[in-house]
Amino acid sequence: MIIVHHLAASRSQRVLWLLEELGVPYEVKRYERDPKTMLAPPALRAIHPLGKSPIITDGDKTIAETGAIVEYLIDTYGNGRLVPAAGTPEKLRYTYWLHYAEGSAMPPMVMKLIFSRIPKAPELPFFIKPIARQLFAGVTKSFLDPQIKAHIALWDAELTKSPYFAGDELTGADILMSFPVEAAAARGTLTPRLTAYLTTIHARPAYQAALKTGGPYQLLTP
Ligand SMILES: N[C@@H](CCC(=O)N[C@@H](CS)C(=O)NCC(=O)O)C(=O)O
Repeated sequence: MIIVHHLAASRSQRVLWLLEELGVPYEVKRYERDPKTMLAPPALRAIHPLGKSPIITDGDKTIAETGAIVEYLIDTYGNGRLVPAAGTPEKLRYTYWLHYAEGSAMPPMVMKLIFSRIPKAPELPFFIKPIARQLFAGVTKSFLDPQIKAHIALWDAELTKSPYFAGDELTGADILMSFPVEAAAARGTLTPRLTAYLTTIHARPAYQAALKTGGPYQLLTP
């Protein structure tokens, strides 16, 4: 039985969605975030040294990193589903978006989230807080926001070519990309095309079933 080590309201939700799409039985082990730091509990480090979610175990295998988990599950249980045929242009798009989601799209969004929390940190002396706030505002305006805007424009442009990130059908690339698109939606920065895309994927029965097994899914925002 596959066990998904699932951190509440996190990237891990995508793995539950994929397993529902594949119809593979799984068990969810749910971990709650520390209410102050929002970090994962130490118990996750017993499963994988970094202690970040998602992690799955499948028999004697332990697999971390969403992209690696998605590739493993589709290769092992997909029977050709959710991946374009080898050697096609769609397969290349699939590979690109599968790696891009965590490799390029998420870093500026995570950076913005972390920077936004620094000025509010209780351990920061009160006289530093205005400086920290100014620093955050400066970095956000000159660097992070333009980067995030360029990423969102790239996603939007891709969806003018086809309804999904790697062609006419839903693939693992959409499952990876759902999280950056949802994170941008939670920050209110989506285009109408991306909003319509989210509505389409959210309406899938497998997505809805995964929400039931994963529990409340409210993303952190800056
Ligand atoms: N690139 C990794 C990121 C893993 C990651 O940062 N997971 C977050 C969940 S959204 C986490 O575990 N955060 C809690 C922590 O860092 O303690 C992946 O996609 O698996």
